[in-house]
Amino acid sequence: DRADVVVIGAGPAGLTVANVLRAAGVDCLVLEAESREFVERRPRAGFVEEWAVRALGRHGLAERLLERAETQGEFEFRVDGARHAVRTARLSGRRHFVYPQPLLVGDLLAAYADRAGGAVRFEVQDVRLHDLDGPRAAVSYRDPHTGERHRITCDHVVGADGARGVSRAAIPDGQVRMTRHDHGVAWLAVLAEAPPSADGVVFGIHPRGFGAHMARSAHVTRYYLEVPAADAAADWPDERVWRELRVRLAADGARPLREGPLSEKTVLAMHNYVVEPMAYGRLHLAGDAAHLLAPVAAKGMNLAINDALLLGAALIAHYKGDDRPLAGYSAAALRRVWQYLEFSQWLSEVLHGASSGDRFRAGTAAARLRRLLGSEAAAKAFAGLYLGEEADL
Ligand code: RFL
Repeated sequence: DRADVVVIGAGPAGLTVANVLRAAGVDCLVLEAESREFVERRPRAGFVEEWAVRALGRHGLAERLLERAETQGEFEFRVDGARHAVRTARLSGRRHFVYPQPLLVGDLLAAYADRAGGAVRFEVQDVRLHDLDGPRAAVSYRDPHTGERHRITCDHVVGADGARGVSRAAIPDGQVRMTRHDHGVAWLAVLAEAPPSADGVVFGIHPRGFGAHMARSAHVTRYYLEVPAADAAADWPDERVWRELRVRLAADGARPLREGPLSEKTVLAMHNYVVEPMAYGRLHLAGDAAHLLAPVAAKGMNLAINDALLLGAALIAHYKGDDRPLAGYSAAALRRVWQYLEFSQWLSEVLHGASSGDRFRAGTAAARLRRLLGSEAAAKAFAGLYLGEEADL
C-alpha cells in the first residue's frame, strides 16, 4: 500500500489534518487503535475557543458545532464564601463554545470518511513507524481480524496519537527535547448525570483544595476536585465527592448543587510536557502527542486544532512545491503552545495557591486574584488569554 500521508490517531488533531489534506486532494490514510464507536463516545474536553471555531468553519468543519454548541461568555470565582463573576465575553469580545469532544470527533469523521470518502482503518494493532529519516517513510500495523501485518509507504507521517501513542516514542533518543512540568497536584474529574447547578464555569478556591463546576449539557455536568497526587478514583465514592464539592463550591446566594450519579471518575495528574521540535525527519507530531497541558485552562483540544491547521497547510504547500511552511511548522505551533502553558501555569497558581499549605504561595495567589477582580486592565489581559487570541503572540 501507499499513501501521500499516513495519519496516526483519529482524535481532533489527526482528523482535522486529514480533512484539510483530503479537501486539497492530498491522499491520506488514518490509522486508529480504537473502534469508531469508541472514539465517538470517549468523554473529554468541552471548550472550543472562538478563533478555533472560525478556523474550522473556514474549512467547512464547524457547521454542526455552530448549530448545536452553546456559547459561554462569563464564569465565576467562588472564594471565601463570595461569588465574583468574570465577564470574559465583554472583556475580550469573544466567547467559548461548549461542545463535547466526542461530538467534534464525530463531525470530523463524518466529514472526512462519510462525505469525502477518506480512508480510515480502525482497531489497528501494534502500529510501528519505519524509515523516518529516509527518502520514503513507512507505517505498519497488524490487522485485528486476520492478524496479518500491513505496511504502507508514504512521504510523511502525522503523529497525532495522543499522550500515550507510539509516534513520539519512534523518535531516536537525543533527537528531540522533552520538557516536563508538574503542578504537584491531581484533579479528580467526574461526570455527573445531573443538570448544571450554575450557568457556566465555577472555579471554587478553597483552603481544602480547588473545586470546579462546568456545565456540559442539560443532563450532564463536569466537576473537578483537587485531590492528593497519590489518590485513586476508588478513594472517592460518590457521597465523598458531593460532600467535598458542596464545601468547596459554597458561596452566599449560590444555588445548591444538583446531584446525580457519577458516570466517570478519573484522577488526572496535573502535569505538562512539550516536545521540541515537534518533528523528526518525515514525522510531524500534532496535538497531545507533542504537548500535554494539564486541563487547568481547557486548552488541549484547542492546541490540537491549531497544530492540525498549521500542519495541514504546511503539507499542502509542500505538495505545491514550497517547503518553507513545513520546515517552520514546529516553531509556528510552539508559539501558541508556550503561550498556553504560561497561562495554564499562571491560572494553576491562582487555583491551587490557597490549598498549597505554603503561606507565600497562598498570599501571592490571593494577590493575583484580587488584581484580576479589581483591575479592568488585568481582567482584559486575563480574558484575552482565557479565550485565546486570534493571532499568534
Ligand atoms: P487524542 O484525542 O488523544 O487522540 C489520539 C488518538 O490516537 C489514538 N491512538 C492510536 N492510534 C493508532 N495507534 C496507536 N498506537 C495509538 N495510540 C493512540 C487514540 O485512540 C485517539 O483516538 O489526541 P489529540 O487529537 O491530540 O487531541 C487532544 C485532546 O484530546 C486533548 O488535548 C483534550 O482532551 C484535553 N482536554 C481539554 N482540552 C480542551 O481544549 N478543553 C477542555 O475542556 C479539555 N478538557 C481535556 C479535558 C482532557 C482531559 N483528559 C483526558 C485528561 C478534560 C479531560 C478530563
